[in-house]
This record gives sequence, C-alpha cells and structure tokens, in this order.
Amino acid sequence: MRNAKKAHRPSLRDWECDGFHESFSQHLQTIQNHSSDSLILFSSSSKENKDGHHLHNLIASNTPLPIQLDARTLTTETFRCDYDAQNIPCIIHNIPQGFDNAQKQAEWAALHEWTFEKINQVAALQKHRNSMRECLFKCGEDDDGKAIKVKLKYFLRYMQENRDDSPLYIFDSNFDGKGKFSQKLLREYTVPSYFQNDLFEYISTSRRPPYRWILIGPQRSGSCIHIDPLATHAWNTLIVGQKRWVLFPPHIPKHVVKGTALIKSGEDDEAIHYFTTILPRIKEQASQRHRHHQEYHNFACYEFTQQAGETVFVPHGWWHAVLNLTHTIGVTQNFASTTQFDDVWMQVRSSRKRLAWKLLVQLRKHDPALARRAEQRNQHDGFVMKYDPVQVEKRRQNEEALRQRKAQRAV
Ligand SMILES: O=C(O)CCC(=O)C(=O)O
Ligand SMILES: [Fe+2]
Repeated sequence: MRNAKKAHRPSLRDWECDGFHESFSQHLQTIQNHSSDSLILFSSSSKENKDGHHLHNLIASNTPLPIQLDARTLTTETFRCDYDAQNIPCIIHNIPQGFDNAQKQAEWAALHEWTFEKINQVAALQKHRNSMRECLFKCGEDDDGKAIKVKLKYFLRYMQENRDDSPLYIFDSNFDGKGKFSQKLLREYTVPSYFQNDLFEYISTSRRPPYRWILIGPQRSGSCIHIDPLATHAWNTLIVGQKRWVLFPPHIPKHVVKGTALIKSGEDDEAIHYFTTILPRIKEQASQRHRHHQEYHNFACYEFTQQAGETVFVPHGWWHAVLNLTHTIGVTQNFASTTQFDDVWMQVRSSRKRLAWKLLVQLRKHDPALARRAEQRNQHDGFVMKYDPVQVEKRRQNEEALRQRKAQRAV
C-alpha cells in the first residue's frame, strides 16, 4: 500500500496532516443532523428558460431532489419519460432486492456476496490462490495515467488500519473477462431495465469507453466534484454502507461548483475537504451573492445520504461529488441514453472521433432513424467526420498529391 500511495500522490508528504481521522465523527454528526441540506436560490424569472423547461420548473418550485422512487411500482416507461428524458435525478429503492419495471425478479447475488464478512469468510474456506482477496484491484493512477493495482487482501487491511485524511478508493472497471472474478462479479448484479437503452451497446465491450466500476471505499474516501463524460447518465447502487452526495444542476458554472476562488493556498481539494470545507463556503457565498453576482444567479445544490440498497440516478450534465461516510461497497455504470441522443452525439463526434464513426456505422445498421438524425445534425452544423472513409480517402489523395509535387520539385 505504501508504494500505491506514493505512486498515486507523489507530492503528498503527510497523508494525515488534516486530522480527519480524529475529527470525522464530529463531521458525521453534523451531516446526520442535516439529513437533507440543499440550498435553492433559484429565482422565478428563470422559469422562462427554454432549456430543460420541466427541470427548471422543478428547481424553481423548491421540489426536493433527487425524487424518491420505488422499483416495486416504477415502470421503465415512466422512468424513461419522467426522469431519463427530462434529465431529473432520482433515487430508486429496491433494485438489488430484485424489483425492476414494477415486477419481482431474482434478487442480486451481490446483496449477499459483496459484504466484508463474506469476502473474509470465503478467504478462510477457499484455497489460498482461489480467493478474491488475492485478486488485483485498481485503487489509483500514477502521473502518467497508469493504473495502480493492489491485492484486495492488502486493501482490506489498509481500510481497517489507515488514518489517512482521504484514503485510496478501489475504482475498478476491469470487467472485461480477463480475470475470473470479474466474470463472477458481473453475474452477481443485473443492469436494471430502466438503464438498458444504451447507445454504446452497439460498440463492442473492448472498444467502448470504460463504463462499469466496482467501488470499494474506505470511510472518508470519495469522488471529487465532476460531470461524467460524453453526456452519459449514471446509476450507482450501494450494497454496503452510506454515501453522502451533492448534486448541482448543469447550469451552474464550473468555477462555482469547484469553489475555485474559495480554496486557500495549501488547502487540499479531495472529497473530504470538499464536503467539510469547500462546499459550506460555496453555499455561504451563494447566499450572499445570488442577487447581484451573475455567476451565483439561480444557484441550486442538493445534498443527501444514500443508504445501502438504494440506487442513485445521476442525469447527464449534473455535477456531483461523493463522500463515503462508512466503508462502502457498490457498483456504478454509465450509459449513453437514446433519449439524450443529440447531446451524446455532439460530444462523441468532437471528442472521440474514431468512436463517432463506429457508432454511426452501427446506427445505420440497427437504428437508421437515429443515424439520419446524426447525419442531419452534422450537415446542419457543417461538421465533417474525420474517419468517414470518404474523408480518409480525400486526405490520402491530398497527401499523395503533395508528395508528388515535392518529388517533382526535387527533380
Ligand atoms: O464515488 C462514487 O460513488 C461516485 C462515482 C462517480 O461519480 C463516477 O464513477 O463517475
Ligand atoms: Fe460520476
């Protein structure tokens, strides 16, 4: 673990300098006293906003978000129309308990298999080499973006013993069939029908961007404030423990949610610092400035605690940060919803050019109406696709002509 920590944050000398190991129980009490601690300073004029009309009305009417739903009664159609297509966050209860689309299915094996007791018990029963505890899991990245992996047994011991302010966090997306435990983990949960309209399903698992992670988080670890990439929605199911979340709607500027101007020199900006120090400053600043400072105009942020067994739906474009209040085990997946096609397409075509061409080819085969929509969008914006074979051939011909001219000049 010492090597993993050094590689993950080489410049951090003292991982315990802020004393959060000692002070965390006080922070926990503060959080538990504020079961929902949202701040909404949205003014009525914003109702006229044309983008996300329904969403803006919900924010303006002070509706507590995320909305609480129950898979025992929630149909896939309702979820798609009211939450997925409208970009509204919600918490769905009873998914791992086996409910989906208002019907009872099989309970997830994860409910029993993904517990600290079970992982340790299996280790005692199984032969040394067969234990999941002997498998490598990713718990960080070095400066070159290379994965830092440790055996689960070392990580579990670290979870018990560390006194770090912001401990390492297992965030492993290696579900690609190489390890036998990735196959086992994959069989132990099911993608609920609510989230199965995924455009990237048309791309093979090895070629699509990483999209599913098992998360094993020590108390005080977490995810810093961010937006998920490529206009994807995310769902996040917690099997063990409690997570604190904060969500900001997409219209809040990046420097406001990051608290860029509010972080003092020398202060760290990990999830624990964000929740205990930076976020209170952001809310304070928003309360003071929302009337006269454009950047805080229509401010809204939603804080809540996710319990084991609950699934948080984070719509695309929503800022979010997460703090593990206890040791946690969970799973999260991202998906490119068909209801958000235009946003997904515009992001993919400009930031993942090869992937965009592959997606268009697959859409022509499997969903011609969406393929036409992508082509019309490109035409409308004058967008040229770099990996369209016509463009590739044009580039080849230009290069060839250039080469010939150079050769002639040389003669
Ligand atoms: O730490 C978490 O549970 C949040 C994960 C997350 O936001 C992500 O994977 O994008
Ligand atoms: Fe995320």
